Amino acid sequence: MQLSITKFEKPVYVFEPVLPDLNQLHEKLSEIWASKYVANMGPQHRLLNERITEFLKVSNTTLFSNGTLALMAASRALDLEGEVITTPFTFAATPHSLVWNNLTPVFCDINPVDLTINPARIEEMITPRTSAIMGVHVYGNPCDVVKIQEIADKYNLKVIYDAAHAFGTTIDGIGIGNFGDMTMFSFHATKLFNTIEGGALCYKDEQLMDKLNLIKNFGIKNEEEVVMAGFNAKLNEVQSAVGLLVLDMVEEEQKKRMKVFDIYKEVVDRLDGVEIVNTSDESVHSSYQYFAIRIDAERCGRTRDEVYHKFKNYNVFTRRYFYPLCSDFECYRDLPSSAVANLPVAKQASKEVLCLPFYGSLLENNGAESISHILRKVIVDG
Ligand code: T4K
Repeated sequence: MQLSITKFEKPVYVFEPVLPDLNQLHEKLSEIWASKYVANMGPQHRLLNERITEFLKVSNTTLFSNGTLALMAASRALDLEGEVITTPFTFAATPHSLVWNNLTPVFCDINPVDLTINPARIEEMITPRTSAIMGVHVYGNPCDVVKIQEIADKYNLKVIYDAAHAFGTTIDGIGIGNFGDMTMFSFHATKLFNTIEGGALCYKDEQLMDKLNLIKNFGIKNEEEVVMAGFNAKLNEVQSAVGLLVLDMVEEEQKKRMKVFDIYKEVVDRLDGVEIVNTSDESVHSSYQYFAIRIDAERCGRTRDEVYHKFKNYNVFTRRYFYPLCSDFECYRDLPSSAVANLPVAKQASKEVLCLPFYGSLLENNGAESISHILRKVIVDG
C-alpha cells in the first residue's frame, strides 16, 4: 500500500483476521493429529479455557463454538422468561438469541455518547413480564454497568452483557466479564481475539458451569443420562489451538491498533461534523475492536452514506455498524418498542455511524495514513 489518495490495488475491508504463524499452527496440528482427539473438550480446549479466564481476569469461563450460541445458552442457563430489555443498536445475534429462547426483546434507546443502552430509559420499559436486561458493550465501550446493576437489583432482574466487541476491555483494571450475571465474548474471525468461529461465557456463579456444559453438549450428563434438551455448541480442538496461538498475539495487535487509532484521530479531530465514537470514562481501557466515527450531515456537508459510497471508489469497504437498527428488521419492526418515537437516539446514530478499516497491518505501507487522507478528501472535496 502506498501513501496516496489513489485507489488501493487490493480491496481493504473493515476487518482483517489476526492469524497465527503457519509453522506454529502446523506444530500444534501435529500434536492434535498424534493425539487422535479432535473434538469434545479435549486438552487444547481445556488449556484455552484456562488461558482465557486468566487473560480476561474473570472467575469462570465456558467456551462455545460461536458467540450467538453462547448468548442463547446464557438466557437458557439463567431460566429467563417473558421480556428482556435490550438495545436495537447491535448485531442481529443479540435479539435473535432471545427469540430462540421464546423471549420477547424490548428495545430501549441508547445514550448519545458511547451508543450503549441508556439506563435512564430502562425503568420505563420494565413490566411484570420483564426478567432481564441484555446490554451490549458497543465497539468495546462498556455500558453503564453500575447504574444497570442498581436497576436490576431494585427490580430483581438478571443482567447479561453481550461483549462480542469487548475482548480485553477493562474498567479500573477490572475485566469487563466481571459485571452482570453473565458476559458473552465472540471469537469470530473479525474480532480482536479469534478462534475463526468461537465464543465464551464468563460468570461469577460457579454453579452455572455444570448447566452450561449440559446446554452446549446435548444435555448429556453421562453415558446413560440426558437431562435436558441441550444443543451442540462445542469448540473443537483445532479451533482451540488456533485460539491459543492468537491469544499470544492480542497485546501486540492492540498496540498496533492504538497507533492506527492515533493516525485516524489526528485527521478526524480536524474535520467539522465528524467525531470518534468513544467512551468519555477515563477509567476504561478499550478493546480497540472498532474505529467508529459519527458524521453529522448538517455540520459536515456530507451524509454518512455519501462517505460510505465514496470510499468504495478507492477500494475501501467501510461498514455501517449498526444500520439498519435491529428494531427495523422485518422480524422486529412490529414490536411496540420498535416505534421510532421510542428510539430517537438510536435512529439518529444508525444514520451517522461509519466503521473504518481497523487492524494492525494497516501500519504497513502507510495504509492507515492513506485511509485517513481519503477520509479527509471525501469529506472536504466530496
Ligand atoms: N453480538 C454482537 C454485538 C456482534 O457484533 C456479534 C457478531 C455477535 C453478537 C455474534 O457473535 P458470533 O456468533 O459471530 O461469534 C461480522 C461478523 O461475522 C460478526 O461476527 C460480527 N458480530 C459482525 C459485527 O461482523 P458481517 O455480516 O458484517 O460479516 P462479513 O462477512 O460482511 O465480514 C465483514 C468484513 O470482514 C468483510 O467485509 C471482509 C472481512 N473479513 C471477514 C471474514 C469473515 C475478512 O477479511 N476475513 C474473514 O475471514 O458480520
